[in-house]
Amino acid sequence: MSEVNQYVDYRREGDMAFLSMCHAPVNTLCYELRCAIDHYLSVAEQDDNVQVVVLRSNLVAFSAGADISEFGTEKSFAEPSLPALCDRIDQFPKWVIAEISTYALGGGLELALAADKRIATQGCKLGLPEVNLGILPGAGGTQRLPRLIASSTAAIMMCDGKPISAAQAAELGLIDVVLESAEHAEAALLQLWKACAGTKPVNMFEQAYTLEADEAAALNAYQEQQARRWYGLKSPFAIVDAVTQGMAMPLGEALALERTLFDDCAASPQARALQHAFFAEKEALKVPGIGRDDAHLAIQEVAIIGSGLMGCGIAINFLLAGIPTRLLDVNVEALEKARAYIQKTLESNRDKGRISAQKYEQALMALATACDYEDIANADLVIEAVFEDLAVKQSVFKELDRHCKPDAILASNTSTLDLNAIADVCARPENVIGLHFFSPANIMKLLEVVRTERTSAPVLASSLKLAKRINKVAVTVGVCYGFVGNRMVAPYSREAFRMILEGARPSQVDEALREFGMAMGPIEMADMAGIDVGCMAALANQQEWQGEESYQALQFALREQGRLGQKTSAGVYRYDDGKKQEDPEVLVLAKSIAESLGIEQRSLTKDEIIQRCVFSLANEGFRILEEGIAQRSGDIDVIYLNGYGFPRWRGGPMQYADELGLQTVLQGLEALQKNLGAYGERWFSVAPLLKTLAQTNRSAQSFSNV
Ligand code: T1G
Repeated sequence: MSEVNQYVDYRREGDMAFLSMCHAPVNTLCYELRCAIDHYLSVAEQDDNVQVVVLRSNLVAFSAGADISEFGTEKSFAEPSLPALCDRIDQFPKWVIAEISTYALGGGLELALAADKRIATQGCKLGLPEVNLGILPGAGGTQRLPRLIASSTAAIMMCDGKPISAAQAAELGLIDVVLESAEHAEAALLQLWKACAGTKPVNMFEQAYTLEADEAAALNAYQEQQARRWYGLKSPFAIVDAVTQGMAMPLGEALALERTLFDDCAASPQARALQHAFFAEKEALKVPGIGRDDAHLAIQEVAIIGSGLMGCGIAINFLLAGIPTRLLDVNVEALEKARAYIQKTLESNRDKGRISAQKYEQALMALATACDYEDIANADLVIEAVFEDLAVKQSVFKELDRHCKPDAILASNTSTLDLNAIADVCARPENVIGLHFFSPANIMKLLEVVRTERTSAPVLASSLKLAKRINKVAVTVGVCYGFVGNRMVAPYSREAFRMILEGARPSQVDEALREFGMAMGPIEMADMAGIDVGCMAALANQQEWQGEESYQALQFALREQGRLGQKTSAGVYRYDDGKKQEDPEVLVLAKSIAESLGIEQRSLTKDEIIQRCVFSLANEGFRILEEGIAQRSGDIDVIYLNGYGFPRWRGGPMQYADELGLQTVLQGLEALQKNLGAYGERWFSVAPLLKTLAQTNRSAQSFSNV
């Protein structure tokens, strides 16, 4: 079978030629598929029997667009390029109809846009998500879409990067016919063809357009609204430029403009970072030695131990996934409070249109409570979310061991503790796993799946499968204090508080990191999480900082004063009527602590603040990689993008280090080690793996424990 047949199945029926793409799993428009489409377009063009060409898929979906893994390689630009293929379809002498199933994304939708007509099955998704990859549609989408639907709607659709439904697309004029199901395609095609048989109409795309005043106004208003969301990004601005400038040009010129803007974005660090994030999230699901077949433990009933804020947030995930969930707590009042909190949260989701009224009812129906361990004996999965104390958690696991059915998965939501020590108290340690949710657990996407030395493959695989069901981004990590996320945040936060002792103002530190792109500054984060929580975590890990007096000195002093953060309306900042204010008293406190520790106060630059925090983060990341606690640097990035508000357009702390160049990071850390005296010696010793990779000109991504 010649190569092209592997990518496209071609058949002619009467005067219709069907080009069915079949490049599994999602018809990415790689070089070989483009060649096959191009080849069969020629076959159809030369066959006088053919009057109309139907471009469709033999797989579940029409196409996921250009092959992202080809970007930057020769194949990505090799002819027929995707823009050239779309131009060919646009100028094809015979009618071309695109038959879209399941989804047409990116270059896949651009192929369909170049066709004369489009039909799509109900429930289908159509979108140009390139902005999520730091680029813009580069095969005519920025010009053909606004020429087909209202230009501001087109621009907003591309800047949002979210797909629309077939019904919405039909309303906008993007889709000509919506099919009840794929079975109706042939009939609809014949009817559509009959309706438009004959000479192809003038190509309406060719001409230039004037952007109507109201369209331009709508676009400006939208752009203003998005300022914060677009912070650090390049491609949404390029999309608006492509639409507003391109619409006033004939198509040929407009496509050239699109190409220029595309190449500029594609060469940017943002694009590299966002594409890294795309693949890193896919890779994170793959754990060596764990196959899809291992995931055979069915999870139809869940129990959560502990009805605090975390327990409730965790429960909501399962209720929204339609999984019956029983909340267990010895305290009946606490259970009633928890039920009220969960109901209120679900109501607000319903009222904000995030869930339907029906889903709201179903979720509430799926909630049950219990005070006795016997009541959760049939649960397939039990997640313990009680007070962060080893002895307390071990006593809960002894109870679970006694009451739960033999193949139940016993999980802990601990965020720092030694899970092996928890598994030790169980007669079935292979069933023990860590499922570390992030607060608020019903909102944060990240789930650290912590594998102990004895966690079995079915328990791990079933937990990873479950994570997808509750819409979480799961990353598998090993056991150490704080696992990956919290272990790395310790040096990041250490530097932030140390620099306040050295003379920086709390707002100065937070502003620097927010300018870097963090969703929240480290000091604000400490106040939100609770100063006492930070102190407890530090005390539980005292051996790490024993003898270094400045470590958490300010937090301990604040705790002494009962300044525990937002929850006491005062932490590092004051919160008058919820409004955050810098508090001169804290600056005085920091100054006196600095004097008592012989720390000379000075002015710090924004660059130093950012470098000390972010380089400490990455340095700890390299330690975690060399210890095998994380499998790949991409896993660490996925954790920081989905759990710690690290800017996605920087790709995560490890991708950021790679983008800067590990040599630069190494030199930066060594300079800090030297310039900060004994403190520098203590805290800025470079992770051996970082040194090795930098000295051998390799990247973090090139290292893997897989
Ligand atoms: N390129 C390369 N690989 C892709 C891919 C793509 N566009 N889309 C999916 N894959 C891989 C994915 O990594 C996984 O691999 C497998 O396919 C199945 O995917 C000129 C330049 C389509 C909704 O942004 O959103 O067109 O892990 O596990 O959950 O304007 O994948 O099995 O090895 O995700 O059902 C624009 C990206 C490209 C769509 C399917 N397109 N993909 O989700 O399966 S840029 C996109 C997705 C472009 C032009 C520009 C999702 C999906 P593996 P999956 P899924």
